[in-house]
Amino acid sequence: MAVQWYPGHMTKARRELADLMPSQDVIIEVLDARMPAASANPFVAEIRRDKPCVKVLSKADLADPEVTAGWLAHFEADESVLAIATSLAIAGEVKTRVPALCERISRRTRGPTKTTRAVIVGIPNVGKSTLTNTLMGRQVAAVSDKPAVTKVRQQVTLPSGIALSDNPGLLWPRIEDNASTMRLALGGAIPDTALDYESVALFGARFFLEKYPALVMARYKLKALPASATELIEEIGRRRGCLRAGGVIEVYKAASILVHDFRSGALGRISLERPRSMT
Ligand SMILES: Nc1nc2c(ncn2[C@@H]2O[C@H](COP(=O)(O)OP(=O)(O)OP(=O)(O)O)[C@@H](O)[C@H]2O)c(=O)[nH]1
Ligand SMILES: [Mg+2]
Repeated sequence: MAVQWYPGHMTKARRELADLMPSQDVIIEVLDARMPAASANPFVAEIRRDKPCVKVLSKADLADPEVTAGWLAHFEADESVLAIATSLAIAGEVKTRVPALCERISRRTRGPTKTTRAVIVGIPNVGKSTLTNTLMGRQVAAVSDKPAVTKVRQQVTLPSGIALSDNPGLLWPRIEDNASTMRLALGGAIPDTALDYESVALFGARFFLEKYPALVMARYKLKALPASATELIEEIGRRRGCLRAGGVIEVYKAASILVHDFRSGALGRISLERPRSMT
């Protein structure tokens, strides 16, 4: 499944970000804790080079905590990176720790002089505006569970004095057909209208059955583990009454239940990928 979804504002945002980069002291790269590799935009690495970077692993409340700890260690092996796992539940801690990390990492290269300038970047729907609001301690940026809500850059000054900008989410002009696309789609970075729901759900079902069978059994109250991804989706359809006349299972509906149970955390805390040291 190759995805072609590249709204016009992203082209402009990409150019603006590249122009902005030389004046910035720190990049705050927001990654999805459930898929820190798939959610890393190669364009960010390209424009960042070795500029100090704070990697914020958002939505850690939805990810497997052990795997998230592995990712933090993985990222911090890089001298120019500090990493933190965040979630809405620990907003108070995030509000003080993220600015402190920005100051710490930028001073390594800059000395403790003028205002620190930081830029928040990341893929759509990963939680950049949520982070901006948390850091500000009030709602300054619009937040939604749909991707591509922020369309223009927004500049704010944090209570700590850091000059910060929230930016539109960026994806690649063309996302090739691979596991990363499936992960991004499963997590909600690509609008549901731009993808083949059923293949995304099948990808998820296969992964959940293999890596998190106990969570699948518990969520759908199964006595035995389904033998395949297709069987799991059919079983969800039967149990949740996704049936057409004649008892035919509405696969699309059952697929959407599985995807939404993953996105909301109802299925449990799941990480879709692990750092190399943990595989
Ligand atoms: N469970 C959970 N949900 C979160 C967290 N952070 C953000 N979200 C949710 O993720 C969705 C997207 O958040 P936004 O802050 O709008 O994401 P964004 O990166 O600004 O998205 P764009 O502006 O579209 O690029 C919203 O529904 C948030 O409530 C978190 O730590 N945990
Ligand atoms: Mg936003």
